[in-house]
Amino acid sequence: MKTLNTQVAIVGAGPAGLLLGQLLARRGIDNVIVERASGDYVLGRIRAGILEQGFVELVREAGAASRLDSEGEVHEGFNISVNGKQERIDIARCTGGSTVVCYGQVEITRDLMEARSAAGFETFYESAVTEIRSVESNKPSVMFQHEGEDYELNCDYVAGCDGFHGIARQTIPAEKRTEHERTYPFGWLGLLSETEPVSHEIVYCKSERGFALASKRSSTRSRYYLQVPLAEKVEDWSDDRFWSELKKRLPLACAERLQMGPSLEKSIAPLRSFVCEPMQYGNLFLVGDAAHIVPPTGAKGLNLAASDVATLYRLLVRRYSKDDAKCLAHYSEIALRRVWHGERFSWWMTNMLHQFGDVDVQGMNGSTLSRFMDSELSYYLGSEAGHRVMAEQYVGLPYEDIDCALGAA
Ligand code: RFL
Ligand code: PHB
Repeated sequence: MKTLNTQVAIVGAGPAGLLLGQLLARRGIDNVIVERASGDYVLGRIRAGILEQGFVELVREAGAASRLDSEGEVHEGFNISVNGKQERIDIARCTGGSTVVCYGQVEITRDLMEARSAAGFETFYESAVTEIRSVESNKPSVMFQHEGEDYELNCDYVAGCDGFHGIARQTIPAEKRTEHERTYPFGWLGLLSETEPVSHEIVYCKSERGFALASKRSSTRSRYYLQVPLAEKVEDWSDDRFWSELKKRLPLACAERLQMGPSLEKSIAPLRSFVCEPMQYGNLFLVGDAAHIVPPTGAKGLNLAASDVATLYRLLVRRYSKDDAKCLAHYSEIALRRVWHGERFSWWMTNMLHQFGDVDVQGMNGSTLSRFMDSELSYYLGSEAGHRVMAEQYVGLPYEDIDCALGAA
């Protein structure tokens, strides 16, 4: 058994773990990341594309934003199409100048990986954490295997950045946590292709055939999604079938511009709303998807992971610079306030834009829910105040000031 020591042990090298590690490194707080998969595998997961301003600023603070700043596309609006009629939400005008940035999660992950290796901080890839020990004590440890050898990583704190299926959340005894969950009777089938996008800005499409999303990664790379029944298998979706269904759900002007090409990636993701409360136990802190999941309709998952990182990072800096260990007790309550806003927004957008068919949902028949949601969507799209409500949440609610939050606690 090899023994290592650090201040903060980070489980998982997804965007949350890498961003936290890099921010702490810049403030001289030692940390080690342990990741189950290989670096290439992590980079192969095509996921988020839309970043809030708070996220972008955090990546700048981590010293990893040079490519994001030069290659990320600033979007001042997004579109919602309802049965072919398209409405633009001018997020910059509605919010006094806030915008979002279109830049893939894969690229951010790559930038953070490079920044970490340049800083010389340790990451163990292909090393699954098998146990997180003694988090109720001042000497927690993280157990893992690397290249056939057993390791014990001793630390002051453990950051569980290991996603929804990780080990960190399970380390909190079941009777000490409450899990809130809502599943949806459909998933998103995503396709990435080297084709010119149908629109400069993202288009969320509600149609009688189901929801579709037209997004992008660059001016030559498109990312599209289709709402599909949960039972659907990706093998049943040839590229031709995907393109033909997408064309039927897009507004006419987009459908006419649609360029079809071979898929570079195609996968189905189930949709889920999930929150674990509290997000901490002893000296273990849950960050990002390890603590909460949102359906992707509001583009909030990665952005909520970033706001958790911001909160934990600022508390850890205060802990070490002011020798204030007590402040960490407030991590969960501060993080959860923003998480629940993101959960509500994502759930609301999902309800308004998808078709629920005939299954019972939220205590009513899906077609009844659809009527309520059609009315809700047309009300919000038809009013300036409605546009502002959507825009304000799409660009992301402000991060709490930690000193104020602690002062009020
Ligand atoms: P991740 O990315 O899942 O990383 C967790 C890492 O932990 C590792 N791990 C372990 N390592 C060591 N030992 C163990 N025992 C371990 N168990 C697990 C895993 O291998 C993995 O590398 O979580 P993180 O860092 O919290 O990041 C969260 C984001 O990935 C996620 O919220 C977003 O991708 C969600 N999301 C979107 N978010 C946005 O903000 N904007 C978007 O536009 C957006 N679009 C999306 C999305 C997610 C999607 N899917 C596939 C669910 C679109 C889609 C289709
Ligand atoms: C994406 O580009 O992958 C994307 C964009 C917006 C969303 C979800 C996913 O709401």
